[in-house]
Amino acid sequence: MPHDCPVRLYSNARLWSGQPASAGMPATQPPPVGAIAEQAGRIVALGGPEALQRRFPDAEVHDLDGRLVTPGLIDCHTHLVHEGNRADEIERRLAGESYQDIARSGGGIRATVTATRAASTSQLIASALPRLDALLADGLTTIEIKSGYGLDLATEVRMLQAARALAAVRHVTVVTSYLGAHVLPQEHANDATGYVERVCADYLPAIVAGGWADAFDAYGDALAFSPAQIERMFAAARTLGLPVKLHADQFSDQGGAALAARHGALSADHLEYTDAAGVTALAAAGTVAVLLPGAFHFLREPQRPPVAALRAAGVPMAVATDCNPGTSPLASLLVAMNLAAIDFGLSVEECLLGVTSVAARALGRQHDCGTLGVGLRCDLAVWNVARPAELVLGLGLKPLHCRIWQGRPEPAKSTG
Ligand code: DI6
Ligand code: FE
Repeated sequence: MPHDCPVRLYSNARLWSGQPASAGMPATQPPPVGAIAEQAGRIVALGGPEALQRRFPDAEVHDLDGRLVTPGLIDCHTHLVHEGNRADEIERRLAGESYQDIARSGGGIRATVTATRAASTSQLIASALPRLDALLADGLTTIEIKSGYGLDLATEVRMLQAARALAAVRHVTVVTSYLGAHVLPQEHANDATGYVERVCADYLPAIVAGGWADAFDAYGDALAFSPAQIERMFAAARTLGLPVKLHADQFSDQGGAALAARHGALSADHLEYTDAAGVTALAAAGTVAVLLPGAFHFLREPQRPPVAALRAAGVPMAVATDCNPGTSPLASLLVAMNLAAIDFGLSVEECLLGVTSVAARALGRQHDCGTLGVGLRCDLAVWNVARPAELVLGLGLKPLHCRIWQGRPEPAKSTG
């Protein structure tokens, strides 16, 4: 680190570190007051305000007035980049049609594929920006963005390029996943084997060669890909050095959690129908369970993920928005946390860990972000509350004071 790089001191802040049982405090208590020293975008020291002021006498001091500071929030599962919206489908579901019936009649993921294929990179960036800004306004500093609405190589690459380009126009870290196995594209409707071979032999090598993706994702479902097809694509991805993750067991138990675990997946996501064997497999593999309460909510899903079993087995649980136009048009991690607490029964602390340190682990970035620790990125969310529980147990209250991304403060638009 350059010696002459200035130090910023974020002082007089109540620090919630993103570690389990943070300082042994219940989330309804304000954490103790402390300070964070930042240099060149990284946290260089944590401690008492006076001690750090003595250690860094020339630092630029930002007095946070006793506000709560958490690690910047991490959304580890989104489909932020896509074109068009499917409000019409949600209206049809309100009138009684099922998600599956709408998909079989030409709607669903394929409707968004048609719109996305017709969009340029700059159109994709422009339509994603309001969704990204909504997430930023709730304290986000890192986001995972999937492709999967192109399903031909050119459009998948365009989606991944658009996702990466968002990091050039906003202060945010973008992590990308190639969701080549979302559904069968129309042109391969009766040729699943041909499409899977294409993904393995052509698309994956091209995406890896271009460096466009940080992971490979697949959708395991009766309407999407079978376990055997996913096995084949996961093997190809891993041979190319790409970590894998899976949309698993959302509508039925397909053995998705165990499949993900067998491949050492970073995460298995959804899990509404995962059985006891799947939970055990996740625990043994150290695969993160990503809970997506927005999709559960919008689909009026009758079955909850096995939260008590995941907790008992010690499976780390992340919480994400699944921001997508069909099953989860949700662009707020604060709302996702509230739904995870109220509808899934997560504790306040589990919700907060789920959008910080556990979300970082779901992206393989736990050594870079997600906790307040020396050497990690200085990505922070500063809140106009003192108690962590207030971030989870309200809706629409807009508690963000400012975001700090790689050490740089950026005030929230509405509160200043
Ligand atoms: N994530 C997905 O990728 C699918 N469901 C989910 O929760 C499909 C999203 C869509 O309908 O566009
Ligand atoms: Fe998804």
